[in-house]
Amino acid sequence: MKKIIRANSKHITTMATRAQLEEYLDTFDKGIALCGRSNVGKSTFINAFFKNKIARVSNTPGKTSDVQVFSFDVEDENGEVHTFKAFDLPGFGHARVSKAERSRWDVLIDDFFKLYHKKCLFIHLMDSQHPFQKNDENFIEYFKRFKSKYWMIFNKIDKLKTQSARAKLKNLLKSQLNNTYSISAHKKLNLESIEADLVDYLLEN
Ligand SMILES: Nc1nc2c(ncn2[C@@H]2O[C@H](COP(=O)(O)OP(=O)(O)OP(=O)(O)O)[C@@H](O)[C@H]2O)c(=O)[nH]1
Ligand SMILES: [Mg+2]
Repeated sequence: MKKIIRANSKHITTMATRAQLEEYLDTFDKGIALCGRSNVGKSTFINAFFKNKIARVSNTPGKTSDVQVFSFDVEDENGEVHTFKAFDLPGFGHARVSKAERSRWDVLIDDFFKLYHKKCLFIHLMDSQHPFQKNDENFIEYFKRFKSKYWMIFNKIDKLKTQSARAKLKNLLKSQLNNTYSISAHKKLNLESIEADLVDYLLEN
C-alpha cells in the first residue's frame, strides 16, 4: 500500500543563508514546503503528519526560525521506498521577533521561493477561523509569479464551534479550484485525504 513511513521521518538541518539554500538545492528532487502566517500551525502539521516532536511548536508566534529541513519516506505499491524533503518556513505576519530578524527571514523566504519553486509543492496553511487575511492575500499575489504547484489547508477546524462557522468553511472549500483541505493538526482530523493525495503527487513522475 502507498503510504508515508512515519517512523523514518527526521529533522535534517537548518538553513539560514542564501548560500546554504543554494548548496542544498541539488541534494533532492522533490519536496513540499509549508508556508503561511505565523501561528497557523505549520510546525504542528509537520509533527502530526510525519512524526511527533520533529518540529518545534509554540504558542508564541515566530517559533520557527530559518528554514527547517526534514526528510520523509514514502512506500509505493511495490513496497519500494522513496525519500522526499519537507521544508518548514518561518511564518509571515505578527511574529514577536526583532525587526532585523524579521527582515532577514523575509529575504530568506524570498530566496527560498526563487530557488526552490521548481522542486516543491507549496502548502499554504491558514487558520480556518480567520482565512484569507490581508497577508495571506499578499502572499498569494506574490506567489503567483512562480507558477508552482500550490495546495491550501484550513487548519484548526476543532476551534469551529458553531454550525454557521462550519457551514462558512464548507462553502469556502467548495469555491476553491486547487487541492484544498480542512483539518485539525492538533487533533489529527482529516489528515488521511491529504496523505493519499500527497503520496500520489510525490510518486507520479
Ligand atoms: N486548537 C488547535 N490548535 C492548533 C492546531 N494546530 C496548531 N495549533 C496551535 O497553534 C499554535 C501555533 O502552532 P505552530 O505549529 O507553532 O504554528 P506555526 O505556523 O509553525 O508558527 P510559526 O513557526 O510562528 O510560523 C500552537 O499552540 C499549536 O498547538 C489545531 O489544529 N487546533
Ligand atoms: Mg513553525
